[in-house]
Amino acid sequence: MSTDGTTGSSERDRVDLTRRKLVQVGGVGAGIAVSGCLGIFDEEEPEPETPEETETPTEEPEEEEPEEPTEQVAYGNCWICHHNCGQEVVVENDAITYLTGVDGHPRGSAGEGTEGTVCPKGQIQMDKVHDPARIKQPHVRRNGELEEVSWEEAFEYTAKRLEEFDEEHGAETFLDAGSWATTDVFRNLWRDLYGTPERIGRGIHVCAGPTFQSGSTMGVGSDNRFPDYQNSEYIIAWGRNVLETFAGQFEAKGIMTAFEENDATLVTIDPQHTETAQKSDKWLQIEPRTDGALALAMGHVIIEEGLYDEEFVEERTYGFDAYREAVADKTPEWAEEITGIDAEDIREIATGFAEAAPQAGITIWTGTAQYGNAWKASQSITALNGLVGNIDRPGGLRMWQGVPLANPFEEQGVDLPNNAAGETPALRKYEEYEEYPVRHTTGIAHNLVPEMVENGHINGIYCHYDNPLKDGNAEAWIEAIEEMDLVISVDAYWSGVSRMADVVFPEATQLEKDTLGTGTWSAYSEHSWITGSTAAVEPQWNTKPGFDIIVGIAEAMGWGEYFPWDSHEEYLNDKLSTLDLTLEDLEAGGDNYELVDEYGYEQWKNDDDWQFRFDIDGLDNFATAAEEAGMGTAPEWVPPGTYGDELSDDYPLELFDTRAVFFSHGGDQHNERMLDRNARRHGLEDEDYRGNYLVINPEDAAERGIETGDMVQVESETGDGELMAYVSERTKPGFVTMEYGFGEGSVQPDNEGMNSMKVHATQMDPISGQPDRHVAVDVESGGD
Ligand SMILES: Nc1nc2c(c(=O)[nH]1)N[C@H]1C(S)=C(S)[C@@H](COP(=O)(O)OP(=O)(O)OC[C@H]3O[C@@H](n4cnc5c(=O)[nH]c(N)nc54)[C@H](O)[C@@H]3O)O[C@H]1N2
Ligand SMILES: Nc1nc2c(c(=O)[nH]1)N[C@H]1C(S)=C(S)[C@@H](COP(=O)(O)OP(=O)(O)OC[C@H]3O[C@@H](n4cnc5c(=O)[nH]c(N)nc54)[C@H](O)[C@@H]3O)O[C@H]1N2
Ligand code: SF4
Ligand SMILES: [Mo]
Repeated sequence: MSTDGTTGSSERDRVDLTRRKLVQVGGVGAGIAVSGCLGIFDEEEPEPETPEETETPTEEPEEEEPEEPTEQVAYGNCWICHHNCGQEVVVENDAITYLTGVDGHPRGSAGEGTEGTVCPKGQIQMDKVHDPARIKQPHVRRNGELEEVSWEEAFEYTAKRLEEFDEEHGAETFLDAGSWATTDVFRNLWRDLYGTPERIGRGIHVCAGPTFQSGSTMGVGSDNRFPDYQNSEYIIAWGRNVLETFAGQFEAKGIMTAFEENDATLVTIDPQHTETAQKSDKWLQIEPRTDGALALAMGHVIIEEGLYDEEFVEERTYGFDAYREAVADKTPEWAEEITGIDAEDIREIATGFAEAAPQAGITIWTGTAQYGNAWKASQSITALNGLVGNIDRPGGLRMWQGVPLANPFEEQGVDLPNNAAGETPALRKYEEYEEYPVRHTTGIAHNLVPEMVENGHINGIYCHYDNPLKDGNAEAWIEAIEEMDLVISVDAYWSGVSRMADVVFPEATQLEKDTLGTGTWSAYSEHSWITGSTAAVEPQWNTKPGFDIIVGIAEAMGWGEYFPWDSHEEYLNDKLSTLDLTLEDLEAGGDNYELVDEYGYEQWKNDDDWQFRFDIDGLDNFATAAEEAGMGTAPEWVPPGTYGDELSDDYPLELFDTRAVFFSHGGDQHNERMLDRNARRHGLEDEDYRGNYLVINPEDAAERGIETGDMVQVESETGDGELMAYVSERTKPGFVTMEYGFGEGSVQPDNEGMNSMKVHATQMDPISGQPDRHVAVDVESGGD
């Protein structure tokens, strides 16, 4: 790799990528070990075949003689990244003893006849089932303390508090924060029956707002994230660390297939030297938040060289003149100044991408979405697809299809009211929020919730499989949760939210629940598919699946008639009725998925009116929001700092928080095995510390007298925190990172490490409201 801090490229060893043996990749940081396509990162530690904790999972042990041991195979559907990877598990005496993938599974394999796997965080599902650290019993707060109660008491207490809340504050001020739930009926309870319009979820709110919105507004949908990998000849991982985030799963395998079958080129654009960067033909170590400039310059080259798809542009796009004008003066030399990437490299990837098109694709998701000028950046990147005409063509940007499912309420003839119909979300209703352009494009913004609580516009929350304390302005959110009059938590572990809640419902974890998923992107480029599973084991301890919890609350509120199903399985089978299938059918025959319809490419040809939009001036709400924010509707260059932080002498470093292969967001930091693996990955396993690590470049570390293993203070204009340093060339000079989901408010029992969002205030992208997680900080040696 190059260590000059600007551009690097690394040679890829294709043999390493496909063999299953662990290999050491040298050169960067402390030598991160990787296993090619499977993405298992520890050298020393083989995956255990049995869970470490297999304690008796139920509270009341059987008195009788133990029965003959039983062993059976069951299925699961990993819910962690919402990526629906199939799981095959072995159940012995009601305990799960082995977990692996499902061969041929759309999300967990490379297609028919290939092995199925799950990634490290998918494997944690097995640990969770029998983990005694889980919340085992419902709790309600009485006299300031959380007390264990029966389910009946918990439901009755909740119903009483919800009724009082409605009378005192109005149900419309209750926030539904159902996130990763394995059922969707929480929407029916809170919106349709209780009547609140306030809902915060992942998608545009905390995940990648600008990416989702650009895809939707420009005509390709939010699947603008996933090219048709396996048929591609040129793939750009733009602000994505695919080989870690979907380690060994569909995306990683799709890229491997493209290497093997199409001799594809992989380019990674990332300020960090990630696993994906290591495996790339070319790694462009971009100056953070400058992706928009790079994309515009690529567009400039492609037009100048006459490499764009004139026919597609002419016949199927809107606003090309505005785009051509926007890129006219955006030369690679102009972009080099801004991005730190050599003009020659910019020319090379622009022409490489355009020449391979339509068998060329870009994947974007979070890396180009979580900053203040990200809306323009993602628009300018997405525009490149329209320019080269790769849309819904083999190897290009696929318009993936899911399977339409039935509405179980309709199937049962249940006439749900729509009690939120007349309610306007507070963000659009009150003048307090008039200065925020985002109110034109979404109902709520994560970073504004604390302000809404202060204004009395939000007074309570239902928090289901979600931890907002790690998503943005942590300090303000912690105060907001304290301030709220009613906090209902549905969680499997004690987190900052469940510890502060008035009611805590202990949820069964994924393998104890029924699941059903129909995804879109997958190893099957031409098939829609469905995957499902019935619970592999009973809910452990005194826990219940989320579906039963929601129905229990509804019944206590007097709304039982709206939920006529005896079980979640029945509800899901109603959904499947369009396919004449049941969950049991899906699990019959050695796997748990079904390929459904075959669909072709160039689906836009079926709709004469379909156009790819370079300019979104026709969308009034976006046009108004853009105007208020001081931007146009076509791609343009918006420098970093226009909306987000500017670096200064006091805060000269740019902090961005990252995912680690071992943790799903803030959900797994309770897992000692993964904490140990993360420590080992940094060579710090002998330290008595299992928090997150501040990754800092040797240059910046030397200036501050910081060495690996030192505790350091991180400070921004609005907050600070402390964690352990890891000095490495993995990150650029001037750019520091840390894993998120640790520290105050997390699920780690002793809250070790730092909540990265303690240094964050209300920075956000003005159009989507997505938290802007690039924060100006300084780092000092010190601490315990
Ligand atoms: N292990 C693990 N896997 C996950 C998850 C998890 O929590 N843990 N979550 C799942 C979910 S919900 C999602 S949305 C996906 C996300 O999947 P990805 O988008 O692939 O996620 P990240 O690893 O965060 O990749 C973002 C990359 O962007 C880089 N980056 C930061 N700033 C900039 C910038 O300004 N420009 C550019 N070009 N790059 C930048 C970072 O260094 C990082 O490597 O991952 C999924 N998979
Ligand atoms: N700082 C920062 N924040 C981010 C991101 C980032 O890059 N940086 N990425 C964002 C992205 S892309 C996304 S998609 C969101 C996702 O964020 P969330 O939707 O909030 O997901 P998690 O953090 O996994 O949720 C964690 C909570 O779920 C609980 N949990 C774990 N297993 C179960 C279970 O089986 N049942 C129940 N009921 N609860 C369970 C955990 O105990 C924990 O309290 O995070 C976003 N937040
Ligand atoms: S990528 Fe890993 S964590 Fe995500 S759904 Fe698949 S197996 Fe589960
Ligand atoms: Mo996400």
